[in-house]
Amino acid sequence: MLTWPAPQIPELPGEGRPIQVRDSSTGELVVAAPGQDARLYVCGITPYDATHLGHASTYVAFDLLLRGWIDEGKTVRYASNVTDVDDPLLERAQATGVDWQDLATDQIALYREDMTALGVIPPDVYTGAVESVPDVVRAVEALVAAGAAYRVPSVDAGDDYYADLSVDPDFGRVARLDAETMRTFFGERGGDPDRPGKRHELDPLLWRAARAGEPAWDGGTLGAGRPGWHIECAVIARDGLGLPFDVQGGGNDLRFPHHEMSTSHARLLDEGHGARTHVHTGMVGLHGEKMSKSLGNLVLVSRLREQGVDPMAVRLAILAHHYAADWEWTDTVLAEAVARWERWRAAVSGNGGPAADDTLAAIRAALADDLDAPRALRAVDAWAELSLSGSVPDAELVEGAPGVIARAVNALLGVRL
Ligand code: 5CA
Ligand code: ZN
Repeated sequence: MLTWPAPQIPELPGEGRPIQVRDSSTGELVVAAPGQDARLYVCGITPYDATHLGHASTYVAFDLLLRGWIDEGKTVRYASNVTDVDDPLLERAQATGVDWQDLATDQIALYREDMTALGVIPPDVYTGAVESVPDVVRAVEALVAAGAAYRVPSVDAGDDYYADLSVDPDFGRVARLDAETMRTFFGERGGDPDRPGKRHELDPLLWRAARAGEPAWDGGTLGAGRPGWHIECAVIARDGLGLPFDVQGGGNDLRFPHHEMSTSHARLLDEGHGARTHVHTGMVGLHGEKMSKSLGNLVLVSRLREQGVDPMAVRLAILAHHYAADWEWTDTVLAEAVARWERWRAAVSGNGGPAADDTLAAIRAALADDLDAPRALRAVDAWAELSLSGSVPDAELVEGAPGVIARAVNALLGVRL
């Protein structure tokens, strides 16, 4: 699948620090990538109602991680997917009388434009669910052969295939939830706990047999059908990054069941290996509720762009919140970001300015400490205030310092001034 143009990342003086993130499985701070290679998988969009501020916030968060790794001098590999066939997409296409493929194509194009405007680093490996079908089929066949998957006959079609969670002793270690919460989330988030014939109510769908009116692909020994959601990400991450990889990311609505299940599938496909660390972002809300396609309470990045809002101000509005926190999008949040962006631009416009070294070190330290963007923003605010105040004696102004700040803000925070 085509990605989008990569932003230019300026060189910076000095060296980055090892980036630590909070592993949402354990609550511990851990070094995000202990080796020289740093490998990230972030769950991509299901292409409708793209790109709302919740999506943008999640992708900007992981973009900071990539920027931190690049600053550390790591060899970075980033993979992501597009869930370009799944129930919610098909349901939306049906409800609006649009061909599901046209809907997906248009929304992926819009998403690419939004990511380009926001200066988000594109994935090195970008794979659609449809593109991954042959690999998913082989993976499900392998799970069947290993006794980790089974058939469930359907009344209206051929056999569906489900993962047998009982063969995975580590199931549950990603989200660490009690049985009742798991069942509730599974039912609310795309699962089918009441499907007759399953061995366990939480067993997730791997392959759905072709139904009348639904798209289907050749499934080899599985019969025609389409992939389940979690196996799609397990296979795309495995093939794009190899197993194990460093960080699996997404919004915290994906912790369970999606990341629990996809990690379980990956482990069973590759001798116990999955993602080393799970990182989850908080939810962006609007008017007191999670911004979501199902509620329709959306602020779209493209709509803001149409209204003339600079995407860098949108990016600053996102960065003013720690990635792990839930937060609300409001007009005030946007107005404050626009004001900050203008202040920063004014502050870097001169040739000489207050010394930049401590500010650069403070930005790096903030990012290394669980991607603390709000703290990094405060460090730049302090420098900008000093620069604009005119209180630094001429003899102490450093030539080129505003340029260092502008490059640091661009390279580390992705904000072009
Ligand atoms: N295609 C699947 C993942 S494989 C999916 O969840 N797609 S999505 O379009 O619904 O969401 C894309 C990403 O945005 C996910 O990481 C999701 O957790 C995140 N996301 C969705 N809504 C919000 C929100 N309100 N705030 C923050 N992140 C959100
Ligand atoms: Zn996913």
